[in-house]
Amino acid sequence: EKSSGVEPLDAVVVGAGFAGIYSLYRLRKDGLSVRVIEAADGVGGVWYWNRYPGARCDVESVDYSFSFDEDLQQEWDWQEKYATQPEILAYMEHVVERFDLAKDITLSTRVTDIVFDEETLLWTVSTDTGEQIRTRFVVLGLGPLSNANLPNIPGLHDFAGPLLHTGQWPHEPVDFSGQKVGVIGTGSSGIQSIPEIAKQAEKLTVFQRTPNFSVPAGNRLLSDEDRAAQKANYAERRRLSRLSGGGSPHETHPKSALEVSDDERREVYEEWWQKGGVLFSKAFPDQFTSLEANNTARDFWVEKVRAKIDDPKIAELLIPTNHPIGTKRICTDSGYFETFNRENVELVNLRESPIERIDETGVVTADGTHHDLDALVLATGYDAMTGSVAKINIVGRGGKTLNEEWAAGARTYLGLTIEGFPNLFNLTGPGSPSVLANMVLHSELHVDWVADAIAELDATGSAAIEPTTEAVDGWVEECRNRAEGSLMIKADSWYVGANIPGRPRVFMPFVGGFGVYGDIIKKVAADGYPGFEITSR
Ligand code: NA7
Repeated sequence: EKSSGVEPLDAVVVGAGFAGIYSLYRLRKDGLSVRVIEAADGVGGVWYWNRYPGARCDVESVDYSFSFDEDLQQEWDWQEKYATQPEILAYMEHVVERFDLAKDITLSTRVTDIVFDEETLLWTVSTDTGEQIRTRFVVLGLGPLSNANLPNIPGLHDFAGPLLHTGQWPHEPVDFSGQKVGVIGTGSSGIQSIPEIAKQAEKLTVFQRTPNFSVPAGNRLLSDEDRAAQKANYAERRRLSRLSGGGSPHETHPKSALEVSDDERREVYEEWWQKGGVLFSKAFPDQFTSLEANNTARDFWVEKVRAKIDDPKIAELLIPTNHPIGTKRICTDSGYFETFNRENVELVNLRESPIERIDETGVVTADGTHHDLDALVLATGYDAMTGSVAKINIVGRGGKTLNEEWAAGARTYLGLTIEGFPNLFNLTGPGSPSVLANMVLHSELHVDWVADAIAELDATGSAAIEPTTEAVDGWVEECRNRAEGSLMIKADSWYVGANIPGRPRVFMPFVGGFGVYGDIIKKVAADGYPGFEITSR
């Protein structure tokens, strides 16, 4: 072992996305020795990889940014209301440089194993470059939407042209000019990239299995006045965001969608439509609990979208019928539905005629049609929430692996800690509201909780923290009860792992809201960590 004789580190952080970057900043500030290990050749996490045309965030740039440093938020100038991938990546690189973080980040290195030693209470983190690092704490910042899902379609790898997954996009811009391009998948990534690819390609064929709800982003350039107003009001924006359901400063209408008059309901929906994107699913408080209320939003949406599409037959195919609006993450677009009015765009309905196979020159559907393609884009999503964690061999107490522990579905306490895996913290994963919230503020919430817990252990001469069986059972139950009270459980979404064949169907996120969740985990800390077993040194 290379590191024998070397003092163990205080913490190893896996991943240099938003969660990993802030983990390093905060833990180092607390005086700990920290190293971040990142598989990519640069920092940024999903914003390093998702370079597909049209990639941008569906949370406003002013909100989707770190709040931990007032000077940072006052100095940085966002260019657009919804930042593009290059702008977000530039921001993250700026943060790394500004706080001198790079010296503790090891790039181009993949963590392969994380193994606990019950005698020393230390973890050994092994990498694909042959390093073994001993550490007291492990912080997983792997991202809930980072492990690309390649569909299991016969012949996929026989395709002779470029085969591109949106979440593993090449660095060199891809030029589709003069090409016949296929896109499989109509989730957020498909809906963002399809309008851009259609503008460039000679012909675009969209393979749609399930239509999705999407609302215009209403993106625009920010003016100096916009920025000044945002910055002057930053403290209040952040305060409201931390109280809110989704981590941005918006509150629903106070009344039920069913209590107000038709006119008032229309006005409210119009106002939230104008706010843009995902917020449309949050206009009324009961949109996620009452199907009747949800249907009023759906009706408004259908009317708006039908008006954008020239061919009524195409419109019928693009309107979702099998899930309530918002129960799969609502998509945010810039001209998605209008794209199907273009002459060079064809919509293939996979429900009617599924993909049978892929060959060297294209996609063959069940009706016998060969769709000729020069390039194929897979906007097929992710093995969400547990996929990236599952790729690492994580071995806890008693030689039990995390994959064994989670075989029937992820089990956590507070969406952060796992029984049998002391001193290991899984950020923004199952049991937390991460994927339903502003991921940047959510990362800060998690990292601050972890850093406070470590500080508490050190201050009290303690060596390890691990949740009890009862606490984990209780949290799993709490998450299940909350999900069952919500319409979200009704959709075959990646929230329940429905997109990955063979996955146990378990609703993974905490649906009680970002503000409520923050209060719960902060109270556990303030009350002296009930639900945890703390081992003294
Ligand atoms: P999503 O939302 O999981 O979308 C993936 C899409 O790919 C979806 O339309 C799937 O259809 C489709 N898909 C997946 N596998 C196949 C196969 N085998 N054949 C045909 N179609 C397939 O991923 P995104 O990357 O768009 O977005 C992920 C999140 O990232 C997003 O919510 C944001 O929060 C950020 P299906 O619906 O399963 O029928």
